[in-house]
Amino acid sequence: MSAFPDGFLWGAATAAYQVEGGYQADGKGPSIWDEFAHRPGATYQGTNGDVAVDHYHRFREDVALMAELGMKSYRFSIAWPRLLPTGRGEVNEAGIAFYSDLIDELLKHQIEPMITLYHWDLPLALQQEGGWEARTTADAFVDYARLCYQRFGDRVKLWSTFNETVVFIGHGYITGAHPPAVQDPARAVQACHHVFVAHAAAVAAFRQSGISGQIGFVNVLQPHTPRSNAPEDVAASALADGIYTHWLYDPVLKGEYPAELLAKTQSLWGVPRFAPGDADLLRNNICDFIGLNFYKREMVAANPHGDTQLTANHSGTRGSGHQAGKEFGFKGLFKFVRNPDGVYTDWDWEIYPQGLTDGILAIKARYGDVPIYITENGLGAKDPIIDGEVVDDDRIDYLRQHIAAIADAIEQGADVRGYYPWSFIDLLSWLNGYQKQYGFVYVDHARALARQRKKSFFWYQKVITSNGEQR
Ligand code: BGP
Repeated sequence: MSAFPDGFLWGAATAAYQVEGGYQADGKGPSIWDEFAHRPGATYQGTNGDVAVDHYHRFREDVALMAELGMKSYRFSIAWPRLLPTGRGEVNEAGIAFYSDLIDELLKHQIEPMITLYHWDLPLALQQEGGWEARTTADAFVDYARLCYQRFGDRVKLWSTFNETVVFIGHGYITGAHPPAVQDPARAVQACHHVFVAHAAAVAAFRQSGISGQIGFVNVLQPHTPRSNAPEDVAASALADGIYTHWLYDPVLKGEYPAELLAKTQSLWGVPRFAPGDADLLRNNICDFIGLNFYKREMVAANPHGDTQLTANHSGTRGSGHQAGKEFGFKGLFKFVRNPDGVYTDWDWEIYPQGLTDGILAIKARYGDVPIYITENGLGAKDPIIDGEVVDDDRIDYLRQHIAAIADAIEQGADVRGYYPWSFIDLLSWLNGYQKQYGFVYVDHARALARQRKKSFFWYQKVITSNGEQR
């Protein structure tokens, strides 16, 4: 018998900026990514999502492929500036029509839509008013969320507010690798607080709207392992858990920040600053489920000596990233180091499926029986093409091991309800261009973005029809 319950949602995921293209089509306004990716040197070889894989114009063809793959659910995001070109105010009906048609097309094929409201493409006009550092952005987000509930809530049951706060806030305000390219941890903490406020208020609005569905939050699930049993490494790893996990999960699943860390950041930098009512807002609006995006684990060591800049591998040349011996860390807190026994991808991400089982069970232990969806998981690789066929055996191996890891967690009592590999189709990787492929469907950029099924497409088809037994 399959470990996976009946009705388990076998899906796949994408995000608007990475697939849609049509960046100025039919009244869409600019987002911070439209602006950032056009800055010289900001992204890998100047790649951007102007055209992406043109899903905006080819969504019917793409949904037909999803149906052929057998997907039960599709996780996609809405581009806020497509609906509200300046972030608030007048609605762009053409943008509404695009998502409305996409939803209808999915439902026609019995594919359950799962909407992400925010996958990083903030309307540029709101950034110009302060972005997530301004509380007014949280207010605008709630109005935008309400608009989505009104227009799509009759057909969509699964919603999440934000995707991966650690990435868009961490890179946006600490490393500076994402827009708005700030490098200031105190500003990061305050911006992050406004995201939690926006989330909680959008959950409240969802419940008021009367939609018969569920609303959740999507976080990176990144397990940390101390490099040694030395007490300083163990403490550094626990601190990394506190910052990368508890800080980001507690506010949405417990309605409060972890007390010890909160006291530390407030005494160090005076943030997060709470407005009257914030504490109650968080406490009263715990979300219905948690989405986990799992790619890798980090090995952690104490870091008494100094800050080390993030050396990211964006080329896919193994050994050029921080996990390859060039360490990334914060003085006095912790650093990420290479695991000498680890198996790494060409982008220096450690492949560690056991971390998915352990991570799911750690979430269950800390937050109780919250429903879980694995909202992203996948292998970024330059896929080999042999005699015209995309032979992505490494991806099949990666996914197979991670599906087994989820089955283990379910057998140990976790309530996992769906699995959305990243990604349905090859798409733009934010900082790695189009060469870092994740999809079941290959896109040939030399042949007018023609779609082609990969070997993994046919493999995943069997996984789905056997409810995870045949893999
Ligand atoms: C997650 C994002 C996705 C996707 C994925 C792969 O952080 O939610 O949008 O990009 O990571 O990352 P990358 O494209 O950097 O390989």
